[in-house]
Amino acid sequence: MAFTKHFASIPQITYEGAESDNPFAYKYFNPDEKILGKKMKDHMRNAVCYWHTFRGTALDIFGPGTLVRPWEDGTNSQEMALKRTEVVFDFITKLGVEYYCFHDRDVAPEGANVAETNKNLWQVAEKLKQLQKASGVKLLWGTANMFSHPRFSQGAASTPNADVFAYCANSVKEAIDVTKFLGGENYVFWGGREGYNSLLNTDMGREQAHIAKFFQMAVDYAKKAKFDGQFLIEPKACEPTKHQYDFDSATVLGFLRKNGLDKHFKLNIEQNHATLAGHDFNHELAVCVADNALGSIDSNRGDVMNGWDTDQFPNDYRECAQSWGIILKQKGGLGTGGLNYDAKVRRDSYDIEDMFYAHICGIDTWARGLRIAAKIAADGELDKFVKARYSSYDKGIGKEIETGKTDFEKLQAYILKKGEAAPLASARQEYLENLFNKYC
Ligand code: XLS
Ligand code: NI
Ligand code: NI
Repeated sequence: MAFTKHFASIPQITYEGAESDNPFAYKYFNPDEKILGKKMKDHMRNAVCYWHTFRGTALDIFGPGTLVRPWEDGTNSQEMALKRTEVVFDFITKLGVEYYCFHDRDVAPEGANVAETNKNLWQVAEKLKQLQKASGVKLLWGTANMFSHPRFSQGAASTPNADVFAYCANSVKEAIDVTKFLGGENYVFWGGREGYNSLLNTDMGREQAHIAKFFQMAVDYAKKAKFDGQFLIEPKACEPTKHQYDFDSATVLGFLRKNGLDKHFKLNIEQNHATLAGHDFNHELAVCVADNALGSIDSNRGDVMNGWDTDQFPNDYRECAQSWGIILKQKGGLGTGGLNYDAKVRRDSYDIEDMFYAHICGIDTWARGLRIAAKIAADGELDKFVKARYSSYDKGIGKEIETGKTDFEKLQAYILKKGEAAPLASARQEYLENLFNKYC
């Protein structure tokens, strides 16, 4: 069943297996196939992102957008916003994906004043609700765009202007309400303009304290509004501001703890943001999993040859295989989170076919990675190696260290008696890299 005719020429995307030559088919993603005791679709919880896929025009700083979509009338009107929703749901259902994500401003334009802006959002939300009901598509997360409009140019919650702070309170309150109304399972905070460009004009301590206050108010409001979705913070090191306060996972987790907010938030990790912070994507996942704080993933990739947020669709299934090894160490895996393809087609990929190829590639990359991770888990060699590497803590003095039964004086007496530490075993990185290759 389609709401519009825009994708009539594209076949329904289904699983055909690795031998298929059909570019409009999944080669690795078989939604209902069970891997490690759970359906692939339930491990992955794939989501289409509204902004890149339906609001992106592929403009860059050297030229305007190149993507002329047949359903767009060239305006950012409320009428167009309402019409567009049907195309979005046709795309999601044709892909066989179950979730989507949006910012308030992706789905509805601003009005002449705050009240009108809120009204626009709710009118579209009613329409989205009908479409969700008719299609079975669900909302993975909602969020508020507090970075595009010039009023946010000096920050959202970190703004030096208290009226802008109040404006943001309205945006997040409405976005939480709309997310709840649509059964959204999470709510994301990405602080696009929460950072600074120059210390000459910035009171950093005050700005960070304001962000903490804002998060606390959001927590309090969610409780009042009975929104029980998971709050997520999405770290990013830089871009658009020179230095962003939510630099990386470790920074965000420390900030949350300092402000007594850690119980209320998990993290939404984006591949390309990890590399902007000088980390591997998998490093960021591991930091979260070590803290039981991995909430969801914004999946994309950068380009190794340049250092900005190119937001390309993921294609490195070896990296994703390792990611699953980390994700599955957290109880319940991604839990209420999922894989949101926060990625855009290239400026010269003009056709609607390209929208499909891009998503098929991203979803298959993660699915292939999951299959490899299952082989690694079934074989057990890697886990066994890591366990053995720390086995000196399973008994004797190591166990006393882990269980808090010793102290510096006792440890000194122990090592004085021994005279020297036991020899180290090789860390065997190259051996393990060989082993990893075997599964891929
Ligand atoms: C931008 C971010 C943004 C968030 C949602 O770099 O990835 O798209 O995911 O505000
Ligand atoms: Ni991003
Ligand atoms: Ni993102």
